[in-house]
Amino acid sequence: MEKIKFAFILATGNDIRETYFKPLGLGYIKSYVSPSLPSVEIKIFEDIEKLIKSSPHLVGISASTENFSLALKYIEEIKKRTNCPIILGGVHISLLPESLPENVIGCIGEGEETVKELLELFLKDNSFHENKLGTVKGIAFWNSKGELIRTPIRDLIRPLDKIPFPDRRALGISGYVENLYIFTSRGCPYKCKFCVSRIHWNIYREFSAQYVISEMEFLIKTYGVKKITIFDDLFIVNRKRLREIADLFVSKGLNIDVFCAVRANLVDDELCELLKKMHVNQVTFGAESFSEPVLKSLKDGSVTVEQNQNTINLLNKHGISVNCSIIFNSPEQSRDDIITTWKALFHNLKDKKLNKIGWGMLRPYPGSYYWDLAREKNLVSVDMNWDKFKDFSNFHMNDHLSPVELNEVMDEWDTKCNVLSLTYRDAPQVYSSKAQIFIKKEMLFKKIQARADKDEIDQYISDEYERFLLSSKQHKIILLDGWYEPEADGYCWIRKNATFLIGSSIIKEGNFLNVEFYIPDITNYRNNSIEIKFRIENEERCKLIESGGFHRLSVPLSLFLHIARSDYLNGEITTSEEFLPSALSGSPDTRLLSILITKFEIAQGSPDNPNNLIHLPRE
Ligand code: B12
Ligand code: SF4
Repeated sequence: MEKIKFAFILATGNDIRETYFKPLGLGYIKSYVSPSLPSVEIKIFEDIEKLIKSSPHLVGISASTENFSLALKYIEEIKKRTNCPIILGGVHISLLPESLPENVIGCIGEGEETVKELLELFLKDNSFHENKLGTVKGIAFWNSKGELIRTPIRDLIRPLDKIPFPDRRALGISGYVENLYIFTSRGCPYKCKFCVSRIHWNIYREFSAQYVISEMEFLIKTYGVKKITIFDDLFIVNRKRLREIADLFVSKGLNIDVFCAVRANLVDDELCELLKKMHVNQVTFGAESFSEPVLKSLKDGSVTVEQNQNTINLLNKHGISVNCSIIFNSPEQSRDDIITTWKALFHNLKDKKLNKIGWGMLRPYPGSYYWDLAREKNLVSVDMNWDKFKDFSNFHMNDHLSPVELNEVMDEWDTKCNVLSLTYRDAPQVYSSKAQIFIKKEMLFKKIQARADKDEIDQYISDEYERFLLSSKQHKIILLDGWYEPEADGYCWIRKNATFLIGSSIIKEGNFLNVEFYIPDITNYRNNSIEIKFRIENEERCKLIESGGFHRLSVPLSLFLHIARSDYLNGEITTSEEFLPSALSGSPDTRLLSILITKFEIAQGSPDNPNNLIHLPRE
């Protein structure tokens, strides 16, 4: 008998191809359902064309709010070209069933049991009848009268250990992978106003310590992982289980690095010791704000600024490197609140207590407190264009600052904090394009420098900027975004969209920028196309010399001169499509790797005379 083909797709488009970030929901569903329903073949696709061509009997789509527009496009296409029923699951539809399209079944919340029951129904009837659907818990659908039917909430799976490890292979994760992530729990007992975890998962549940360690061992054995990230909403909440996990980690002699997130009100000496025991040398935490009233509001009064700072201090004391994330642009934040937070970050960065800061602008996700607020302000609706979620400026809800004022204060402080990353090699980083800082924001520096009433930080920044300008005259090339650490053989991978800056002191008549790079496996390009481009192009000199997998590019640096508006010039190397070098396939980074750089040099005299090459070290 022909198997029932159930085709899943993650509506993540092209933006999330990294193995490391693949959401695991569909993998859990497959591993839970498949053993009891051998007559169903579940496949997970990344490409909608391939999915449709596989002639499935049923389709399942997973989407978050950010990607919901894409899910809707997939649905339209599937409806146009097939007759198969569509099931839509994931966090968005779970929190906003009203946005469910017609003739689609929405899976609300946890999917494993619901999918199993739906499949059993489908196997019996070969289709879904409205009256029978009504008996399946945890779903939503529009009935023939045009009413949205929501069936009773489904009981959550307990204990969570009943769910096998997610089928990562079905998600396309294979071969050697350096870094993978796991979940050790579902949900979170807290209720931060901007987060939907509590509503999505309802009650906090955990996998047992034994299960967690077995999954780690499985990943080590199967993929050779060296690092495991625990991606839970809140891993550290149960101290008793954490002790068990740490003890097992030690007794099993696991030799991997572990990353996880912490919460400031739960960090103390014992916690740090337990983390160290399980090889956690770096953590991240949602500091969210260093302004007391804002933090109180965002985190529902469960954390104080003092706890944020103590967390940073304690983790530093125990030699654990700290990343933190901040939320800006919540309605209650005044200019002073924003500056208070940036100042606290600045001092922590300066004292090298923070490794990285990730900051985001608040977006009102369905199910969160801010969704209701945005709805009152007519900024969101159930039939809105969900692509708006890709840009925070669509949701300006700040009561104190206009969008222009907000941008101004953010620009200045982001730049100030970034100076710290640029002026010291081992300085902490703030996530944002460093190339922008010195090119687009130079004006801002000049503004800060020219200020008559400079405060302590303005003065510090002005001095550092001067110092940086001076030292980078000696710098030859500053490599910015998109570079990976050089391999043991000295070769460097660059990924899509690498940017570099060239110090003006080397831009001389007769000097050439020479790049030699190797494209590992041309047959693995998607679309067989690669595009190397320099923003300043010259048709004669700036072209590719192709020989096997090796390419060389030579650009006279004098070309850069005539458009020089500042001391710094930038170029870009982009590939039009990502590809997978076969030798490395399976490594977590391969999906974004573009080119293996074998040389990146300034040549003096003639680009064709290798004896003239001056090697410029990577800065
Ligand atoms: C991995 C992850 C990412 C990855 C990949 C994201 C992606 N879009 O693919 C990265 C790191 C890139 C990322 C980025 C972001 N993320 Co994220 N991320 C997660 C995370 C930690 C895990 C997802 C996961 O694997 N969950 C575990 C599985 C078991 O749960 P699940 O996916 O919900 O699946 C279950 C059910 O929903 C259901 N189900 C799911 N799919 C389907 C499909 C069918 C057919 C059926 C029947 C059932 C079903 O069954 C599953 C098993 O029970 C979640 C938090 C979380 N704990 O879920 C946040 C989360 C999904 N992210 C969130 C957010 C806000 C973001 C960002 C916007 C953050 C930012 N400001 O930049 C970006 C957006 C990027 C983007 N374009 O999507 C929010 C989503 C809110 C929303 N309404 O969409 C979440 C829920 C975090 C939170 N608590 O607020 N994220
Ligand atoms: S932000 Fe973190 S701590 Fe707060 S509710 Fe969400 S998962 Fe829990």
